[in-house]
Amino acid sequence: MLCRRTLRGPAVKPTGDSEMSAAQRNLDAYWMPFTANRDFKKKPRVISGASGHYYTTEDGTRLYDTFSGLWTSGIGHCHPKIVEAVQKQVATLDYCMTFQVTNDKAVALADRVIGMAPEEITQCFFTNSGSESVDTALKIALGYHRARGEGNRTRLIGRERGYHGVNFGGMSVGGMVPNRKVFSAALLPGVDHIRHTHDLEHNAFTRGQPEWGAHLADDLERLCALHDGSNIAAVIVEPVAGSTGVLVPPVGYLERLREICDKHGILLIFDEVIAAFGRLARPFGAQRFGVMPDIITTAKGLTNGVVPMGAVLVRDSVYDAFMQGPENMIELFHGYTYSGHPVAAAAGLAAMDVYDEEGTFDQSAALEQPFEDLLHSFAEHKHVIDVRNFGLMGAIEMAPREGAPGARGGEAHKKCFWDENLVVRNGMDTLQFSPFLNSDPDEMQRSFEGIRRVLDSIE
Ligand code: PXG
Ligand code: PLP
Repeated sequence: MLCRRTLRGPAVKPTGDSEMSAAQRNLDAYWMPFTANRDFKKKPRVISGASGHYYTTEDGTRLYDTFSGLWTSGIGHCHPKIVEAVQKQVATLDYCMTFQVTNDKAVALADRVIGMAPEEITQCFFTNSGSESVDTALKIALGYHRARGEGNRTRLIGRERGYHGVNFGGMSVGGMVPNRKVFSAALLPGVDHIRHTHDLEHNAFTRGQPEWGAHLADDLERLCALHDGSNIAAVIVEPVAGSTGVLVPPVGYLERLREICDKHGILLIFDEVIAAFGRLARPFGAQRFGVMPDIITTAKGLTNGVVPMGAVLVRDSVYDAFMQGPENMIELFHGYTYSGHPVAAAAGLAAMDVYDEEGTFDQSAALEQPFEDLLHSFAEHKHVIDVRNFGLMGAIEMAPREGAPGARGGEAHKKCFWDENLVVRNGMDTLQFSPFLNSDPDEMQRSFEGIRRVLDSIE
């Protein structure tokens, strides 16, 4: 079969030469994720290096990263401890399957992560991403009920405006409309959603958790009445919704969800792909909120984003339910080629060392107040309709431009990059912030000064 590239001739043939500069490089072959490809390729923003809190471009420009990667890199880029651990591991044991044999680093990391988790959480299953963690957690939930003779519990409940990755399971329980729209026919059956907690009328410009809205958790009772609670396997929520614009749970909301799950025998899954490993000043969001889920999904901060890796952390009672059949039989038919990859696990172990040695979670706690104050200094800005924050997660929501939703946010992102040497993240007209857990407060302040100049300059 002739491919388009051949038909179009060598002018657009990728050279494969990684030493070329962005200006020379042909971007045609590169289909970018979650990006407006044609718009991007008109004026590409290509990063080629990083150190600490800064990225560098090929022409040597330094850019301050206001998003710590993609919520990933809390202790900064190219942390020397992680670099060293990865370099050593890749030259010692590059790969080893973890089906029927395993590697020392995966074993050590599981033990380390469980040591930081709430007491009842005793098991760690490795994946390669947040999306895989979510699909793994949903499968564990279904397997758990079936193992206990409650195979009728097949329904999965997510929440509007939830983000649980892009695989079929996570997309189905997720509540981000553009992610679901095109794939609507192939979403999992038997999934329903509780309403989200975002309400500007009651909660605009709240610092931390809103006082209003615990009752929104009662929407789960509505679904239990509709489907019968005995048919529901699990409810999955992000403790603080991240990707859809930092939606903070009202005081008492998560507690109420837990109560309703207990009442109906439903597993509660906290998707902590963003929340875990210090973003909320604790190893896990569950500890910050004092609410115990049955399953926690993680990724991102597990390795500080250095090597892709995720993990699903499971309560002892859930694991025990699987451990009932003949001992020589596989209890959970599930796993990835790269589950527990030794290089990823080595990065994870080094990240955990840094979190301990540098007191990362305490650093994160100390930054909460200055971060909150900087964010809320935008409350009076002409474009801003809400500011919200919890832990080191924050958002500034701007009003959409008449007839052009997302345009203002997109323009702010580009202007920050080109005019202020700042990498900022926008979801439509909401700017999201994920500062480094070990940010320098002065640098953080300067970054917000740049953002203010940009917001002042756009229509
Ligand atoms: N669950 C949650 C809560 C997430 O935040 C995923 C699952 C999926 O993880 P992977 O590793 O498969 O991407 C995520 C990922 C944003 C943004 O702009 C956030 C994510 C992904 C893309 C964009 O906030 N989080
Ligand atoms: N497709 C094929 C043909 C495979 O052989 C495998 C794994 O062996 C997969 C997909 C799944 O890949 P992974 O385990 O990396 O998720």
